[in-house]
Amino acid sequence: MRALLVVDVQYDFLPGGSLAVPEADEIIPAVNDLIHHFDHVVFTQDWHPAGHDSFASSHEGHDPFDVIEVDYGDQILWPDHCVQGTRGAELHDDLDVDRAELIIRKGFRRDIDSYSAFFENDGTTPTGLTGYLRERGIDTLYVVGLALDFCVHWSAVDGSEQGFDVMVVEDGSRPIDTEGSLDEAMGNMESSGVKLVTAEEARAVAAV
Ligand code: VGL
Ligand code: ZN
Repeated sequence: MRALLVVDVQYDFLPGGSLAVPEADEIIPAVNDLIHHFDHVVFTQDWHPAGHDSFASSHEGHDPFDVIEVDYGDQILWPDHCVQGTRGAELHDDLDVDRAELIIRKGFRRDIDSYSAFFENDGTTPTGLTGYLRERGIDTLYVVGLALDFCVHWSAVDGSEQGFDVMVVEDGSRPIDTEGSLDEAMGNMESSGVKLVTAEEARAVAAV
């Protein structure tokens, strides 16, 4: 059984947002089309408390995109984004969120960032998504959303490692592409067995 995973399509990641992903608005029609074609749809929502440790503003003397060392390894410092309850944290109004069977919120612990829909960045704190999908009998995931080289990438890699068949819909996603992050993401996804498909291919499969 297949599900569509719609990752972090929130205003702060769209043009005009605080961590805008270039051309992110271009994916909205394709994402919505897939939302309407899949029988099962799960969303994720980046959901940080104000003053989150992943924000550059929480670290004196640091700027956005600086990298610092934390307990669980390197942490890129981001502009403040997706703060709980703000407009920037809302899922894009044009998305048919009514079709969501589950919305996973992540990054709500002040001291851990969470890119993946499955595990926080310490690599061990689960979000519960694996159990949810297994109990529902879902074994195949099509992943769209933002950003291709961060939350889409880590969700896809972790999903694959959790035993799901994972397809990333390349034209349903856009990267931030900072310091080689896109090349690294593409390499990691390939070596984890994640496949790349087009929205058209995903739509054809969903209709079967
Ligand atoms: C994301 C950076 C920080 C993402 C979330 O959704 O890809 N990137 N928080
Ligand atoms: Zn975030």
